[in-house]
Amino acid sequence: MILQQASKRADILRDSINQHNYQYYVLDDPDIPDAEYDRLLRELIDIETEFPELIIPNSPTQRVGASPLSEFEQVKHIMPMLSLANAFNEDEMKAFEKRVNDRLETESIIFSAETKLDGLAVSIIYEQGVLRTAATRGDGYTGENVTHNIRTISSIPLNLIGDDIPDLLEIRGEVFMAHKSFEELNDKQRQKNEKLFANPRNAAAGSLRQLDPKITAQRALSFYAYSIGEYKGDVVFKTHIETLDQLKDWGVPISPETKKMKNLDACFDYYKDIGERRSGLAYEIDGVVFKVNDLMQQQAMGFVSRSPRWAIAYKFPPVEEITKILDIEVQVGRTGAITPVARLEPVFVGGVTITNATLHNLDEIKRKDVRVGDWVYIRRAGDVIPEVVRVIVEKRKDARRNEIREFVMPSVCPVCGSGVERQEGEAVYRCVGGISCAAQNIQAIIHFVSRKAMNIDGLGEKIVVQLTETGLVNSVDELYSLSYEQLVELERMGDKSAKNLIEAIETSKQTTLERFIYALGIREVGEATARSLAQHFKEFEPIENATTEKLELISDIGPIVAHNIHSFFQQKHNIEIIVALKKYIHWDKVESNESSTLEGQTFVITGTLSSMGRDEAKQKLIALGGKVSGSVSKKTSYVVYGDSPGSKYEKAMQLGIKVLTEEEFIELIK
Ligand code: 5U1
Repeated sequence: MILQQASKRADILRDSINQHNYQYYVLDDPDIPDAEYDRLLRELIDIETEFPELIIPNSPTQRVGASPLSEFEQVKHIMPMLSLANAFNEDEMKAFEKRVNDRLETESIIFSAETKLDGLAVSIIYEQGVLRTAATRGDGYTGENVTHNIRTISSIPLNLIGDDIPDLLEIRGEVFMAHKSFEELNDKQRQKNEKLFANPRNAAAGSLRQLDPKITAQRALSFYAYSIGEYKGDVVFKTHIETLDQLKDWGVPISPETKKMKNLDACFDYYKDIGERRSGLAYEIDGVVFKVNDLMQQQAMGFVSRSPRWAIAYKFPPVEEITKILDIEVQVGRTGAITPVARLEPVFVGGVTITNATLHNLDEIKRKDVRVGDWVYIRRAGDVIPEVVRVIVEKRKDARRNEIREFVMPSVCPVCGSGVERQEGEAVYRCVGGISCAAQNIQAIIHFVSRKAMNIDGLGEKIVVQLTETGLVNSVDELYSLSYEQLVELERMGDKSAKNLIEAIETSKQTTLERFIYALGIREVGEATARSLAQHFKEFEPIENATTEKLELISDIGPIVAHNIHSFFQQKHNIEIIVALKKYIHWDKVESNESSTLEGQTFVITGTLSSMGRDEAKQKLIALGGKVSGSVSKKTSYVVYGDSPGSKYEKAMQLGIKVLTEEEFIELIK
């Protein structure tokens, strides 16, 4: 491709990627599959790699370009970033409405309503539609320049799109972390034995206040705009909602819960509705915000101290509460993991009475120094299992003698009496009883029938417990010999439920190989790994017989998971159950997913390959969805080495990156 053609194509790709971003992040309505989006981005990267002179700072490929800062620069806000006055009950809301009516000498006001996100406020400035700078709120007058990090947030446009782009636009809004991303981040922190973030707000703040944008880029941050600051443009805004709608048209995400309220009663209904849906929202909110919708009226009302008179945050009751730990017991999970659980003096948190909170594992208990008899803060975030946030150590001095006691991990399983052990490098203790342990067996059956596994509808925990306690089902294969007559005899099982259950069991017999593998409940084999195994081996028998070396050739399988799979198939009782299951269960032929089997994997090739040239190897990897890079970094998935490998091989060894011989490489791409 010549430069001129490349330049044209790069422009088309950038526009198209920006448009797809808008569909995805702003309209929440993706218009192309992820793989197609990745293909466009990859094509643009390739062009920019070949013609570096075509790279522009706001290309979608340049989100993580900046190198780490040594410190944050201070930024003075041209217009101060205000805070909101709060209301905690209906009377305070009524008083707010009265103040508004009195000042504006009216009797009815239209309000806007939005959710109040629990993140951190930022200001983002666009000049001629191009993102120039971004700063944290700081003390409202001076914040920190976080432009390099804001650029890494995929939902924030680097260029505004649409018509009438203003000369200058300052957007204000909240950067936050969705619950799912927060949990994933803390899981990673836990695996690395690093400090956990106390809540999504701290995680968002900690992620945005990073000197190295590469770290921020790895943290899934989101953003919703809630107002504008400085503005020079042709579009004239009359109301707050019109302003937000225009931001949306320019490609800026706003809360999907934004609504117009015709009076205070509508505001109360909105508060109640959001409160009821709060635990199901993807992100943490701590209230809702009402603003006078008419901007002229806002202006007429002005400010008091540092808050506008025209807006109020109606807060929800806190989701953190204080209570006492009555006892610490343990629960045995499907894989034998023994999880300590705090039994609490019942406490009302965020609309629900909580009596238990997870303590995760012994390390967590020690780190937080949680003891029986302690007073603690309990948090309930969305529908996540409640957890102990921290101990109020000062209260220990008020305890009765011997009331405060340290937790001791039991040396035998409280359910089956088998031994309890902790494997090297693992935080959890496990019961070694396997499915001879009733607790593990019940959990294994629950997992086997679950939606993403064999999908046997109508087989909840209570029925599974009954089935095992009555001896009707001792292992999962025995589900398939249950009869209607046996089921209908169970407590609270009606004629229709029994018939439906028999039918669901029957339907589950025809499944897919990946579901079947997932259903077996091999430790650390989730849906994605089950899918990779099915895709790679296509049949069940080669998986059963695979060596750990063979298993490790699969992209997302490391030595631990390979060991887990291998040793699962070495257990006699597992094989017996599989043999029994195979009499009933059939799966469809595995469809090949050739083009994306190496999706997300980055390869580096070093040395001379005997069976093909480097270019050929590169083409093969790309055709399978992989990426090929010229240098080894932590992000490299594999280094393929041939004869006389260079320093890249050594670097891979230093970084602990998987290296593949030519033979292993051929096996992988086969
Ligand atoms: N949703 C929303 N959050 N929030 C926070 N709107 C909103 N408005 C704010 C703040 C600090 O300030 C206004 C004064 C623009």
